[in-house]
Amino acid sequence: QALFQSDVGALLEQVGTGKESLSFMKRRIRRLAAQWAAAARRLDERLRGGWRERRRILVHVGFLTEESGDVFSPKVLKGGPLGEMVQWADIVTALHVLGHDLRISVSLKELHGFLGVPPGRGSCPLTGPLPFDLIYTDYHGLQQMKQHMGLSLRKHKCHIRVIDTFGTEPAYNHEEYATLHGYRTNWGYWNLHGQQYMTMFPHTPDNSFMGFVAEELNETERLHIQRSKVNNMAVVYGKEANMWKLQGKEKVLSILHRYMDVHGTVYYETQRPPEVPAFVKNHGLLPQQELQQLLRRAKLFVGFGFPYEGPAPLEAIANGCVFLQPRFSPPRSSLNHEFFRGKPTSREVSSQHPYAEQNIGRPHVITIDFNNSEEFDATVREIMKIKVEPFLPYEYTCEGMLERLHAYIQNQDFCSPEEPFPAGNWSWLGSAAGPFALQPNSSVLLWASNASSHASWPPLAALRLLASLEGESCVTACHGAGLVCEPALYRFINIKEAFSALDFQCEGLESEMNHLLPAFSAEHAECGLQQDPLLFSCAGSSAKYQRLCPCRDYRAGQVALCRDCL
Ligand code: U2F
Repeated sequence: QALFQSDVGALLEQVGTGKESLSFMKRRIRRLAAQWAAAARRLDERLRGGWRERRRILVHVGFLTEESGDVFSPKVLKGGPLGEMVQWADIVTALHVLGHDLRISVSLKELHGFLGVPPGRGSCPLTGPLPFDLIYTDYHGLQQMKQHMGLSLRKHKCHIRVIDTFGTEPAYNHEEYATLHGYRTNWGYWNLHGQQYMTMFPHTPDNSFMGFVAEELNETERLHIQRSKVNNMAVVYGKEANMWKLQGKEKVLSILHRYMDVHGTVYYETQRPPEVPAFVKNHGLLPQQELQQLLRRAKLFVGFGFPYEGPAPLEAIANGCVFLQPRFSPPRSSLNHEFFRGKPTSREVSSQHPYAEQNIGRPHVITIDFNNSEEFDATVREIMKIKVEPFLPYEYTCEGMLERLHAYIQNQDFCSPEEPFPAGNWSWLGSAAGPFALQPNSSVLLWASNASSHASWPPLAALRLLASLEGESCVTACHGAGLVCEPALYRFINIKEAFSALDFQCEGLESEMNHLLPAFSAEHAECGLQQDPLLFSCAGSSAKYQRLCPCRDYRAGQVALCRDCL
């Protein structure tokens, strides 16, 4: 039985010493300890009586190992990426607080020790049983495990979870398919289950959403913020000078400066970086705690387009700032933009922070064309006038992260063989009118009449079958109906009955390896089933196909979980 534990002393010892990145993580763990403890009490209360299995968990942070070059640690105090460190600090804290039996490794030596591989015989396969139920690692760690566990990795890989900032879509993950269809990238094609990849934001339902947390405010702090907000104070997002290199930056900054005092937290050694104009009050890179204090006074947090999809905008919004950011038109992706090139996703990034844009929005987040000076000018003036409350989506609170991780640990299972769902066990409940129907004919509720569905998580009862429009992905089709695509439920709709339930008349029925299937192709009235479950994918669209989409509901503020998922 896993018991909640709120004392982080033992965790701090486990995190170790000797690197700036580890010190950063420990400072964060200490600073947020009380917030985690309060969240644990609340969740414990809510889950009262429920049995939680205590798991043996290994966390191997590959990108921090010397063997992978550890490029991040030396940059911790120089404005380099901290987002990953924030996330790993929160992951180990959440696992610890949930009461699991945790080991943390940041070197190959420790990895070998924990896996029981004798030193010096690193490439020998692990022969005995895996001494862990779950291994959280990253792409670097995965590569290291492949090198040092050899063949046995294949045997044990269902226990692995890969922390993957921007996400990996099934088409890129499937080795044979990626090779044949041009989806191979340097990150690899590991043939994992798509939901074994865990992202920093809920980028794509094909992966699991891991996330991180931001600071929460108590009532006193809220009141204090209300009183101390300075309407004409702006902080520019970007701790490295090269993040200030936005094209047309001078214009934008001069408009901003016309109305507001502009602050920055840009790292510098001795002199002001030339990218940062003299009128900017540069505080230098601040410790996280001091950044929070600065954000509490500021009214506006303004992004110049980079870094993409980091934690800082959530922190700003949580401290009552408006986040103003540039829209990307056309959207940036691995197909058209250097930063995303070679990343295993086709996802289109519509602004500096699409999560903030789409999941939070006005009044907390305003996304505009930064090349339009009039619009920028008017928006800054508007921001100075509006009153905005601090806001943090539940999924980014400690309780939200604990709840989600708890649900994954207790329910996600990639080790048991998945029975293909037997056709013929379906009975009609007819067209489900109501909130799920996009178009009257394309929404039906299918219901399994036998018990073989009980093992499913999310539960089969959450399934709503929809057909996408031609050229539309299942991500979009489900979203349009106020639902979310759920890849774990694909196996239930990869049957011929699903086509007739949607009124598709199949002239032919083929089974193929294609990440867009199951789908209906109108041209020849062809119905296509998916041959390989690893290719079930919510992402992806083609003008040729109307895709079959397994949608489900989700909890307010917790998109990763369906209403009956806990
Ligand atoms: C993202 O990485 P970054 O580290 O660049 O993301 P940010 O949003 O800038 O912030 C990370 C943390 O840095 C902290 C702040 C955030 O939690 O509290 N910080 C600070 O301590 N002192 C300061 O003066 C300013 C900020 C993203 F997270 C990565 O996954 C990407 O690789 C990267 C590139 O897109 O962007």
